[in-house]
Amino acid sequence: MLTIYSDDHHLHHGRCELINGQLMPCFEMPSRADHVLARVKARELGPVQAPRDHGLAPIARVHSADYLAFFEGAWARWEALGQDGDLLPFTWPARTLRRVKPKGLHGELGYYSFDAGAPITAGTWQAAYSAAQVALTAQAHVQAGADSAFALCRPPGHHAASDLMGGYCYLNNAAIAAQAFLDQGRQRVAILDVDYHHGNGTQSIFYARSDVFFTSIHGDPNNEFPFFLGYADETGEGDGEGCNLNLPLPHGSNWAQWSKALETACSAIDDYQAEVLVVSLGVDTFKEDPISQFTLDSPDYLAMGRRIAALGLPVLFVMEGGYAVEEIGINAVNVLEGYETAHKEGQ
Ligand code: SP5
Ligand code: ZN
Repeated sequence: MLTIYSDDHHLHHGRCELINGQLMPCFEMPSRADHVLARVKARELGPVQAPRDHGLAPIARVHSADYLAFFEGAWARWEALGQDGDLLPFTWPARTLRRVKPKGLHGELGYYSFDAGAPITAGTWQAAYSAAQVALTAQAHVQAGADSAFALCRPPGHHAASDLMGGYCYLNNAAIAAQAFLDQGRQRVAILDVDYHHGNGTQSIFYARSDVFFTSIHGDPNNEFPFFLGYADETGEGDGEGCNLNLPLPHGSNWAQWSKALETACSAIDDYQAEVLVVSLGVDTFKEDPISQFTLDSPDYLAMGRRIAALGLPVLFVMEGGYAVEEIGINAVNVLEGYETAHKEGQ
């Protein structure tokens, strides 16, 4: 399997995030992608190539022009104010406040974000832009006929909505790739989000549409980030009714529970008759993950990949979360190797 990777992710290294009342060093750090890349090479998964630049147009198919302009220009405005720490939002237009767009930097940042988990640093725009290009380059490979490809994206994307950053995410790499498949002639794309957290951004982008089926297995939002989306009763709206399937699971869920949900997700993808699959590949379901509460073990990721292969669809894997830094490479590449093994047997 071909891996697409860019070193540009090193340009994004946030200092801290606010979690449970404490400012903590960011869990989403450059060494995450470095470990995955090292494992791809150690296991000889296949060639590793740099992304091609597809420009802003395919990103703007998913994100609003005003959001992109704000994100691209935010750091320069922060610097002009004489600041050099991370730019982090702290006020949002919650109930009873007005969803007005303030002119000043912090007001605008609150307007375009939903949590204090996505710091903007000097290189964040470039890193996120390159991650989207990584996804688009891997997508082009699958569109051109490859059975699969791996977009080793960082920063991750699935929490980012059309005009909102949050949850370590700025540009929704998986959604941008899914939209590219549609724009290149595919008519039915499925997105399977296996990250521990609900992919609220991806869900919201496609919620009212029938050309993308979104299904996600994740920590129950009653007790888990992102709290305000990801419930089982969210089934899509309008044309998208029936094209959204959330499978929340309680804290402590193990492979037996998780793999049952995967069966449900896979049979829904079968029923939808997708032409191509995008997997939002987070491995923060791992038992040692420092911010998550499922108990999957490393061999379970091989089984996950095998089950995905049994769908018999072309697959684009897009890297999302996973914060047990030492093991993220093993677990992510286990999914890819499980997929490859089963796919070769099935041919
Ligand atoms: C892409 C991705 O995986 N984003 C996840 C963002 C999660 N941000 C909130 C984390 C809250 C963690 N709470 C439990 C802390 C235990 N020490
Ligand atoms: Zn996650």
